Amino acid sequence: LALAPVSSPPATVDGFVREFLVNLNLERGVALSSATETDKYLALASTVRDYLVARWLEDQRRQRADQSKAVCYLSAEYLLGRQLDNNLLASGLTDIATQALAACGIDIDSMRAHEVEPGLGNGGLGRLAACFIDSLATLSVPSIGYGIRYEYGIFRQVFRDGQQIEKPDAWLALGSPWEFRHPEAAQTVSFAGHTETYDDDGVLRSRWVPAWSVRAVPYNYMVPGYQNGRVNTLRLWSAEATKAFDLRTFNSGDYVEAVRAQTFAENISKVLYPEDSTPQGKELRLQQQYFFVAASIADYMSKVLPEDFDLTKLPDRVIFQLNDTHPVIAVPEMMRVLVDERKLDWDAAWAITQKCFAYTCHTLLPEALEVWSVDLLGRLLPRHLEIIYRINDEFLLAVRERFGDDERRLRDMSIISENPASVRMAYLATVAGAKVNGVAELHSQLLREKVLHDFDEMMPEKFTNVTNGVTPRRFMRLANPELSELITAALGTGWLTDLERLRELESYAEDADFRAAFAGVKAANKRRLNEVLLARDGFAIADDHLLDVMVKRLHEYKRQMLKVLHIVTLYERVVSGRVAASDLQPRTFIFGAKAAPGYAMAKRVIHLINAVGSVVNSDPRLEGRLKVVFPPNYNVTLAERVIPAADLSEQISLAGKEASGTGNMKFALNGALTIGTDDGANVEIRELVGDDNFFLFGMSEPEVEELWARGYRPGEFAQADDELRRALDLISSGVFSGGDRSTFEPIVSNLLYDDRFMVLADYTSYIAAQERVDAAYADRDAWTRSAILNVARTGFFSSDRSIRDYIDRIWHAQPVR
Ligand code: 26Q
Repeated sequence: LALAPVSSPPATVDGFVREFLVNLNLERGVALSSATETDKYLALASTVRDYLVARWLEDQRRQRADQSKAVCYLSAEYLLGRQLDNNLLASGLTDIATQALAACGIDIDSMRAHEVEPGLGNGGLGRLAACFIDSLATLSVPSIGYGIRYEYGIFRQVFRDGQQIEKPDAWLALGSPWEFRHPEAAQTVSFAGHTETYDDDGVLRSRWVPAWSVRAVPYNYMVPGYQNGRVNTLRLWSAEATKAFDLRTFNSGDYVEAVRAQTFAENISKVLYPEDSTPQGKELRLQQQYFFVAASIADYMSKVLPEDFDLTKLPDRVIFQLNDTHPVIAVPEMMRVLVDERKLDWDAAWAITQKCFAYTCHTLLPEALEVWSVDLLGRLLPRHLEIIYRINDEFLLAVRERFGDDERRLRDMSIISENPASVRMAYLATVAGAKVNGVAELHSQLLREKVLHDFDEMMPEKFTNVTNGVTPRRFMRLANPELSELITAALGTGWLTDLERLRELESYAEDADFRAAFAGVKAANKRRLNEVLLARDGFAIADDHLLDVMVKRLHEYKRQMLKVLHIVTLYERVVSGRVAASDLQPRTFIFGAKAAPGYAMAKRVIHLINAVGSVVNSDPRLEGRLKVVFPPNYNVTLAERVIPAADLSEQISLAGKEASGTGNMKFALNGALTIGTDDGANVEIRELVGDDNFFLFGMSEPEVEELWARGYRPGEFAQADDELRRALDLISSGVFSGGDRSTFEPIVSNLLYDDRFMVLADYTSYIAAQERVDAAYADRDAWTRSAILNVARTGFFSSDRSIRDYIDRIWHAQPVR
């Protein structure tokens, strides 16, 4: 009897009430009458958890027993968003929980609002990982997500005088009801020291003698599939001091040093690095990467694989998917485990390793490609550096064999670059991986033609594309319940896990009643947005405005400045008297963006947006027709309200710079029209929705290249466009900075004299496209028709489709059941 697996509580309102009260009384130790909001939230979360646990345990057992191939997704980031609503939806308990709580006198919306989202990621890459584990569970693919349980996630952004201030994100402060700590499954992860060779029964072997180690303690999170009874695992590692380390230092009598050592260990998983490009080669960051990757491989090998498993069969059992280069140190780690610990010979180990890894690249910016100095790597991971050198030696031999003594090629393809000596992690991943993929068609093509061109010439079969996707559970069903209902009323159920079925909405675009209902949903979503804006920031947006939204990390290549120049142009037209305010299409511009704390130009742009907002919003000459709002701390929770309310989606990066974008997909799927460049997945969105339902502007990627080659002089574009000059002059004049001409001068001179991302070159085309937007919005019914067609034609962007593509093109794993 003691061995019988737990069973779920009865899925009834009474059953839920009972379980909730048991959790409140026994786990929180409080009565309902005296429970705080936090008590109630935590008890509710535990209750939802309880319903999922039986399936979870069963799926874990099966994963160990099963012969089927598993996917280990290695990612330094998972930007999960709130869990409660997602887990209610997945378990089919939303209605029961709502009624059960009501019976206890609790409004479930207040419980939803109480949750602090785990922001364990920077942006697109981290959110993609979260969408992928949702789809893996929904498709019943045996898989584990491995990552880091940062004690502090992405910083909380506040504005002081319009400028960004970073505050710590203490997401664990209220307790973390969705996680299970498993100290008994801890792994030891070692660092530094030296390597030596030794005689192992007549075989000369290398081994690593590390100097110190930490304990990696796993915290498991349930990842429930959408109403399919499957529950996968997300395993996030937390760093703690090892017992051995403690003992040694405590016994030496240096108590204070021992406690300090503990803190030192815990530092490794303390905080998420908030830079999402131009990574600095910080030692702690490398420690984080190796820490989670070594723990994950050891966990998989010891806990998931059966004992005395024939390692040559490893590629039939597992694929490790590398989410960008952040986990690439897993490659030499696997080699170390196979060669040094499991005593395989090098060639056998390499053959296995090359089949067990695949690499996803998420960038095209050269400065975003990760490199580690040989010096740092050698100090922190001496054995891994040796292994990397050997991988490189053998790879360069293969290059020579294929291309002869082509010194240019050998230099450019080397995993180790010189001056300063460093390891190119993207090259290591490409050499080691069975497959390399980009994240949108254009991106994958440019990877092959540019960033990894030499590798493509040598091993073209490795390269493939998997266009990104987003989970419709969170970004449609949860974020846009009213549109979901309208769709279900039209199509019946089933579309949420078969999103291409949205195509059937195409004919509804011609139905006036449906269009009216659709427009009604958009209006309701603006009210839903206002609820949270009023609560968190104390302001609301007008419901008769076109809602124009640009939400994403702040980066020069994403060109928030182009959007600013548009707003300043509209403002300047009115204040100069060239345009009557009454002739403006009323618009509210919403920005959401965090800047990396050390990225001075990005922070200055944030300051400028806020400054333009305060001038524009209070100038009576505009008669309230233009509003600029910038709610601080854009995150997943806010995204879920903003995106469904939007009319216009701004996707305006310089062509060839945005690998894919995923916000662009979320907006289109929720019926916003896109104004965008031919970049990333915008290309595919436009192909699907059609030119009539997309506002294209700007240079294409080849045109960008051509202009660079000709010699780009941004000043010439300012000379050629009167309104552009006026907008720049207005910013320079100090009107947005209380007369101080120096505040935003660096932005203007950067645009005029450098402008790496060609903002000025695309300005004229952008303004013209915005006029087309205004004209289109004037015919509201036609706009709604286009919006419906956007929804109907973007089912392709479900992350379920992305995962199926990974299965077919890369993993060759099978869904079970
Ligand atoms: C690396 C080393 C050291 C410190 C930080 C980093 C780091 C962290 C995060 C580097 C990059 C990132 C995140 C990158 C990212 O989010 N890229 C985006 O990925 C999306 C999903 O594929 C794409 O849609 C976006 O186009 C891409 O910019």
